Parts: sequence; structure tokens; C-alpha cells
Amino acid sequence: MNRLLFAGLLVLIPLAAAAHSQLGTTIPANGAVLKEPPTQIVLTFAKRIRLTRVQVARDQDRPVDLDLGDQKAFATRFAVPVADKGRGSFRVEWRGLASDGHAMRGAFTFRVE
Ligand SMILES: [Cu+2]
Repeated sequence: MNRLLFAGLLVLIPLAAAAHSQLGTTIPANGAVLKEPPTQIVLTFAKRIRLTRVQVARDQDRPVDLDLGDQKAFATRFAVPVADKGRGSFRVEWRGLASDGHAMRGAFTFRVE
């Protein structure tokens, strides 16, 4: 590959990634240690996305789909109710669609003591 073209590609790759809606903040925050189980999972994105799936797994349990309710449209903030599952280590996995049509996914964890 032409050396100049290769250098150009290296510059383009981070730009393409930056065009995606990055996950801004979550509640609970990634790595949070809580005294009470959360009543909802809040996901905030830098740009609007369409959230398609959120799953929560406790410890080694099978992941459970959360009901997104009417939150089916593009938005920057989603608040998804979650049932009290008691204490343990939780992993939240989400999937969505960026406004440019690209699939997005991510995960974070928190603990309830
Ligand atoms: Cu994209």
C-alpha cells in the first residue's frame, strides 16, 4: 500500500469512530457500589440513538431483557425500569442504532451490597 494513503487511513479511522454516538454517562455509574438496588437504569448518549435492547445479568445468572416501554424513538437519554434483584454483581448490556445506521453496543457493571 502507498505510504501516503496508509497515513491517510490512520487519520480517518478515529474520525469515523468519533462520528458515532458515544455513551456519555450511566446511572448507576460503571463500577458503582450501591447500598440499595436501582429502580431504573439510565443511559445518556452524546448523540441521539435508537436503543434496541437492554439486558441485565446478576452474577452468573442468565441475562434478562428489560422492557424499554415506549422508548423506541431516537433519543439521547433512556430511563429503563429494572426490578429489584437483590444483592450481587450486575452487568448491563445494551444495543442500539446510531443515527447513521451503524449498530452500537456496550456494557457496564455495578454492585449492590
Ligand atoms: Cu457510524
